[in-house]
Amino acid sequence: MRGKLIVFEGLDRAGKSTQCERLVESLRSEGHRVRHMRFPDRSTPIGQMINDYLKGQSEQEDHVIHLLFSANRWEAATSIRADIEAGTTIVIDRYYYSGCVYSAAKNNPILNLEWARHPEEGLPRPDICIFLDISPADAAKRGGFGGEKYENQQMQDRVRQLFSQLQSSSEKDDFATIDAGGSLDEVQLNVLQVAWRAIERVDAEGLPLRFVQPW
Ligand code: DGP
Repeated sequence: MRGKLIVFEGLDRAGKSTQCERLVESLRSEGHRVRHMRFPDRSTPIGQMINDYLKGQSEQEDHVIHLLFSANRWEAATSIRADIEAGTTIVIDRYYYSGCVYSAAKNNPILNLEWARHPEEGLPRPDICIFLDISPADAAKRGGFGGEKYENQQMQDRVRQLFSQLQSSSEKDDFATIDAGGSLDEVQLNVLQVAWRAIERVDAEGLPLRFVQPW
């Protein structure tokens, strides 16, 4: 059986990293082979350029940084595909949905959601995207915003709005929204149920790995 592609998305401080780790541990303890990834992957040369930008150490034109984020996913695409075909499940902290909404949230009139999605076409398509939903105000209560580029209230408000727009233009089965305001254990239980359902569906229907299609 092929591996599954499971993605976590949400605002900064929604709890993605913790829930990602917990899901990886649960799946491994059930005997799944699991690779844990996150984007941006700051360890590559492209990822280092992204890191400098996010930390305010360099400036990039909006389209340029957008394409760097996308290139950072494309540089991993072949290995994601190979692992899934070889039976390894991949759990990713942020993927191309963040790619679309964070760039479109800048309200640059020549970089809308549709433009932002184009470079992502052809990437391995998640079997499920688990969206951890939290209001920007509640996210900010979790220790305040950090110091990186997009961590401010105005940007997070727009990002949340765009996530919801993106979700309504995607196929119903692609997304599962989970209230991230509950306790870690409550959220984890919901995450596990969603992940199991997605895994069972792929296996039961023998679904092949799909790729991001044009809108
Ligand atoms: P993280 O390492 O998950 O905290 O992500 C760093 C920041 O970068 C976060 O504010 C979300 C944003 N981000 C993640 N992926 C993308 C992307 O593909 N494009 C843009 N513009 N921003 C992204």
